[in-house]
Amino acid sequence: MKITTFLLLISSTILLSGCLPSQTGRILSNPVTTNIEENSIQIKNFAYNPSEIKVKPGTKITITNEDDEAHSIVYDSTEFDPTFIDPKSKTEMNAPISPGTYKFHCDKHLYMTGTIIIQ
Ligand SMILES: [Cu+2]
Repeated sequence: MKITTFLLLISSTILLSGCLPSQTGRILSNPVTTNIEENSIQIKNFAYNPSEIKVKPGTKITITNEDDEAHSIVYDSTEFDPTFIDPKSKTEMNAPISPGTYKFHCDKHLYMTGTIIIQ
């Protein structure tokens, strides 16, 4: 009886340790992907992607326009300057410095909408 219990313990320990490295690898690889996309907005097929981003005050946001048409980021509240992005190009803009929720749209395509959350 005792030998059987001992053998079970050893085999389960080996199984567990065999599983751990692959799980750790998956957990470690996730934050890298998230960080790259966090401060950027891609415009493709007349849509902002992501349509909502959360950034810290004053963060530099990279905007990439993949479309063949010019787009813009115009805040619904007019206190901020709009940002225009030429077709197939990339530009940068600074996020507002006061915490809050800022809705924006494209001046040429009013159905294109997005939100920047400063926190
Ligand atoms: Cu547009």
